[in-house]
Amino acid sequence: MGSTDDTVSDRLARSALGWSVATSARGSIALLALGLAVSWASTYLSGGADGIVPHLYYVPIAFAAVRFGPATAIVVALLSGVLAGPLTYVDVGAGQPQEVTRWLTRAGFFVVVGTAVALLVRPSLPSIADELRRSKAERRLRRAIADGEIVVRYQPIVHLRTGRIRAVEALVRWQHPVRGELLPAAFLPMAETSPVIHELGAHVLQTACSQAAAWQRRYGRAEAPIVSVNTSARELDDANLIDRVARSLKDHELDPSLLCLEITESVLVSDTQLSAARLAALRTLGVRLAIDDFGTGYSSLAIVHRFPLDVLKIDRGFVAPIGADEVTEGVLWGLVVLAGSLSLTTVAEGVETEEQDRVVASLGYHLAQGFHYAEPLLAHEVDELLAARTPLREPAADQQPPSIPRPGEDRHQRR
Ligand code: G
Ligand code: MN
Repeated sequence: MGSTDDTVSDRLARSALGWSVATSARGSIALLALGLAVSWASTYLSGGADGIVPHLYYVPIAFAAVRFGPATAIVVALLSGVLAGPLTYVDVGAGQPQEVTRWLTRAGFFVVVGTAVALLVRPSLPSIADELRRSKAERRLRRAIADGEIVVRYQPIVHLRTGRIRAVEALVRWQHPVRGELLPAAFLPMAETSPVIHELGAHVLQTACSQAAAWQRRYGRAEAPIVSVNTSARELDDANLIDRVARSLKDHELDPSLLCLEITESVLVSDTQLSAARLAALRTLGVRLAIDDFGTGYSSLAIVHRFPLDVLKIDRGFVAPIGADEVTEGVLWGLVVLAGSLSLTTVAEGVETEEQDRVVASLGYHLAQGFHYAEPLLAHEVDELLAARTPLREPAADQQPPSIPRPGEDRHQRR
């Protein structure tokens, strides 16, 4: 029992507050009217304004204070003052009216208490309402996981030389029964601040590993696509992550080299020491590690050097301006050189056009991902492409020499 002691009152307060916050303005006004009517009737029926019963008016006053704030609390307090004053006999049986000073004093108390409650509760109200909304969304998300509404799509990552699918990125979606399929942006920000992120992360990891293992069984270790899973800052912060990954690999008998964990650059920058230790531990499991959205996190090249990485995913921000400005290709090329010097596999993200595809291929990128090749697909759709060995781009004839500036060449000469 001990551990639930504190949660009973907690839960009571929360549900009362939750209920008051969740009631619509119209419903709240109806409740206020009802509260006043009940208070008046009870006072009347109990014989008059002399007893303890007029204290009932504090209920609608406090509710008005919590739900609407000081102004409404004062209005309700004044109404209560009048209802419990000139409109209530001191002795109903004798039909005797109250003394003015008595009911004015009581009305004064109503106003002071109503205002005080409103002012006390006001500052914390938005945060409580926020928390209540969040915990509701959290419960909803937890249920969605349990009910199988959280699905994983897989976006092909194409080998630029062969045009074949070399890897897939696991991307979580919520197939919401009412709102349709939701992108992570619609529900992840809320989850990031709550423990449910761990359940969501674990679910995605489990699903992705199970799918990766199915492909491994079907196509063999060498041909099966690598499955890449996004790892949030919160998950990397969690010491259990390593155990969780190890367990997933073991449970599904998945070859570790078929699993890649993507970590965004900004995470590495924010806590370099811890991240380096975590990544090293993950690396000993044999999984691959990728830096996601590289180039957006303001990391220095020295930082990249310090992590045990396998893959550099170049942010789509560098790919989008291809063809529109001249510096872009130079930067993309510089990134390839950097990655090459660290023996990293390069992935160009967000390839949407033929031209972008051509440029990143000619710059020597190993892999590319983007709507130009495929959108995030359902597992069975990827499976059809794999089974048919469908190339998602023309295989490169023979590697053309890259049409890129050499170090030292002044890029202004190219104009
Ligand atoms: O940050 P990360 O690289 O993990 O983001 C992957 C997201 O990028 C997915 O939600 C995916 O739908 C989206 N995405 C994939 N390919 C493209 C593309 O070619 N263009 C754009 N704008 N977004 C893409
Ligand atoms: Mn990613």
